[in-house]
Amino acid sequence: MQPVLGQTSLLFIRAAQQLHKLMLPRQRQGAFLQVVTPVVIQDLGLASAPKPLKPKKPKGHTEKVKHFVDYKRLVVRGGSGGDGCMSFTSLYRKEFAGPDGGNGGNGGHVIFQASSNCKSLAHLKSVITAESGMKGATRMCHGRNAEHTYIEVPPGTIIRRESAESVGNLDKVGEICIVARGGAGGKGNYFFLTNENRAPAKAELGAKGQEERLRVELRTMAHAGLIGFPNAGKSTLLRAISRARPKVAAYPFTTLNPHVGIVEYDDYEQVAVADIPGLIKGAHQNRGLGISFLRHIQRCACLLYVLDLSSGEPWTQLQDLRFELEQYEPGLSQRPHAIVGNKVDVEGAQDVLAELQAHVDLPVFAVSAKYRTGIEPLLDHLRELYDKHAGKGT
Ligand SMILES: Nc1nc2c(ncn2[C@@H]2O[C@H](COP(=O)(O)OP(=O)(O)OP(=O)(O)O)[C@@H](O)[C@H]2O)c(=O)[nH]1
Ligand SMILES: [Mg+2]
Repeated sequence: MQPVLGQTSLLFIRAAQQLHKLMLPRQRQGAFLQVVTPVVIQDLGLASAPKPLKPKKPKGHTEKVKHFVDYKRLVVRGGSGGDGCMSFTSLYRKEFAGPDGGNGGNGGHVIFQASSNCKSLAHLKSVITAESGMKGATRMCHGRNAEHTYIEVPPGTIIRRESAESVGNLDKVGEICIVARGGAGGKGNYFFLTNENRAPAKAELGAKGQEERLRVELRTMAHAGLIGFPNAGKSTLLRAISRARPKVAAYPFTTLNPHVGIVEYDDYEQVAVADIPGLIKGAHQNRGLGISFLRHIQRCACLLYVLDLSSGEPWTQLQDLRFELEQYEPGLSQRPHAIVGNKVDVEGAQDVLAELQAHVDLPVFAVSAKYRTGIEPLLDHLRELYDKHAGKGT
């Protein structure tokens, strides 16, 4: 049966036809369908769940792979103020024409600004110094005030002093926080001219800029985090679902720093997935790669437990992982999560999978990250988790 087009669709198609006539032939290709199809689909109620897109761009070829930085300690220094000038002028037929030293300019501040252009803290230098103001000069010339130094940081950045005292939280794009103030410029001797003192022989030095040691961290790191024992195949899985390129090798602790990859869907929504270095028993007591990686897990809205189906009993792996998370922060293991059984291509993995399914109450997504099978249902479920727990509405 032919579907009957709704009123909105008909009106929209007519408008699009008119627009199409005005387009250049080069612009026309596919444009009509691109514009009209989503409206018709919506109007007829044919809209379905968003589908993950395969990455169109090839992976990069450069050797250097950047890891994700969500915590940095740095020193910020405001610019110093310019010194005031001490000078006396002498003119034709007026030898002692009085003081004429100008004021120094103010030093610039260091200002952090939340911006959607950056995603991590990797670009922050360990020492950030703002410009200094210029010195004052003779003939009452004031020094130039320095420009402020704006540093872009991702929204959700928390700034603290070394003593853990909060300096600021930048949650929305455009918000700013002055982290180090510049020094004021010194006054020149002209400033001190009074009726009592017609020849002041004093000028000020510019003040030093404020210096602070800061800890900058991100409140959220990714929408979903891949958690598992070393060698479970987390990095292989992230490579399979995104353009990220974490190192993969057949020995434990290959990944030493977290990597974040982006999964794209056909409604242009992007879901960030983090590959977190492997956890081992006793990680909450700083064993293995230590407690810092548990901190990364805290910053993911959803968790994907990646279990290795080729190793003995994956359900004990799951228990151990949950235990470690729970010891680090009560309730952490109860974050919205899904269970992924990796290496389903290995011999005997199907039997282990059936047994694992009997031990857990959630569905297990059986995938082979290496051969990229079973990925699609996992990504569909990831999107559901994202919509419910990590998306814009939450
Ligand atoms: N047969 C098979 N091997 C896999 C699969 N996924 C990963 N591997 C292999 O398992 C080994 C470990 O993979 P990684 O992705 O480095 O594991 P990881 O969990 O990131 O390990 P760490 O970074 O050390 O925590 C590599 O030799 C992979 O080739 C899979 O689906 N099937
Ligand atoms: Mg890895």
